[in-house]
Amino acid sequence: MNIIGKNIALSFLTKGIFNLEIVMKKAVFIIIFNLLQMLVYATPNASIMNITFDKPQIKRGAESVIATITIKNIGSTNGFFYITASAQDGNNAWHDFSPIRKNLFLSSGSTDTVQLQWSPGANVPIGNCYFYTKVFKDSIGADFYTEGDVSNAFSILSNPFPLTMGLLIYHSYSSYGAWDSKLYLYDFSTNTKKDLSANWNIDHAMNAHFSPNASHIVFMGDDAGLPRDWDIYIWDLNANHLPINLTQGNGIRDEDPKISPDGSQIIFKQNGDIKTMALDGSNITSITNNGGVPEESMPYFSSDGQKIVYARGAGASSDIYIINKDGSNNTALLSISNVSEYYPIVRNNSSFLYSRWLSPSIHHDQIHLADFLGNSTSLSINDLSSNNSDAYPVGSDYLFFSSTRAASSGYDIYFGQISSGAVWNLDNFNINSSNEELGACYIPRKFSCQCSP
Ligand SMILES: [Ca+2]
Ligand SMILES: [Ca+2]
Ligand SMILES: [Ca+2]
Ligand SMILES: [Ca+2]
Repeated sequence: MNIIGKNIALSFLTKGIFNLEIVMKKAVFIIIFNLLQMLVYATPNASIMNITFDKPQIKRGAESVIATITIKNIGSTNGFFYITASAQDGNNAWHDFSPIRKNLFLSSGSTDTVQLQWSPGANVPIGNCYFYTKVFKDSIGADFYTEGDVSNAFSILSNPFPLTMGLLIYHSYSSYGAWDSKLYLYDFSTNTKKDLSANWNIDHAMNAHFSPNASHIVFMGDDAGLPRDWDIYIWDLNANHLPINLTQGNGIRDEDPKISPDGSQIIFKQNGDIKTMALDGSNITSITNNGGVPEESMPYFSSDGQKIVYARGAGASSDIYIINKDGSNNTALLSISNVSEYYPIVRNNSSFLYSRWLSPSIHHDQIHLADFLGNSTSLSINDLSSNNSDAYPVGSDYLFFSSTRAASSGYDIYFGQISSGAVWNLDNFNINSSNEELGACYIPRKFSCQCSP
């Protein structure tokens, strides 16, 4: 082999080794790169699935709010997460929830919740708060996975909504003639709302009333579509079936149902008369029996179940009457000429709420508290320049009612305190809308409704 041949052979040899080195370096590089990639991706990773609060309104200096944050480990390995939360008040000041940093261990793919709490001091400004939460990778807060926020998360009040439990049922329609009323159930212990009538195939469901143990509601409505004649329905809150139409196919108007204090009977209006029937629709018995002249409406049992208060006549001629259950002793309780008096709801054995015009010339409805001797007082929760009606008592000092005082949203439901005149607008409860919200009925009971269908 000559020199040139040797050099060429050597060159091939070194090039081969060199090429091998490149290949090996490349392989090592790829292995290291892949390992690094695995290290980067084989970590926990967080996604915030949900943020809820135990109450929408907090009394500053007296109450706490608990935020429940649901976190999912969307990474490929198990790990710890470190969660912080804070609220920004109406003056843009920040307030930490406690604990300052709460840890949570999640296996890959699993979901769990943490709860953090804040007690707004007496100096926190009244108004809505913004909520912000962050899920950190480490206990010192150096790096984070994700963050979440809620605008208008809750509001700070000096006089917050008094109820923390119980069920409110009410209806909402665009207009009485639109046949689009829906029944809603609001649970104040969970702050959740259900459209009860969504799948009922009943048009214009309204004016619902709880049985004494909240096992049933009765309401008026009409089987979907024509003909329209109004019927009375009963629905078992704990049964998994549709409401039962108790007056189906009778071709006459059945309205204004209420359940008796012992839960055994329904009192209602049929073609302008007051009648009772059993919960299965049997045994219809007349209490008045003169047809539509005068028209008797809106019956409500006295607390002992032996008498009925109701509205007699319509419009300007409507008065409040009381009658024995056997139809005897039909007596005017409140009968101002040219003042509509209607919608009596018995509160206890000595008093009831009702609505009436302010005066013969001013037809703004006002809510009154009356006794069974005919004494009547306008409540200080009334707004003199709007309509206030559909009162429903809550204990001895509170009531739900509807009012048009917020001019842009028709009737809305409010909560009021009789002794102080305080009124709560329920803005944080997602109850009111641009529709007419009316017909409130409340029962102080925890939610047990399956509400399906
Ligand atoms: Ca009917
Ligand atoms: Ca009649
Ligand atoms: Ca009258
Ligand atoms: Ca409204």
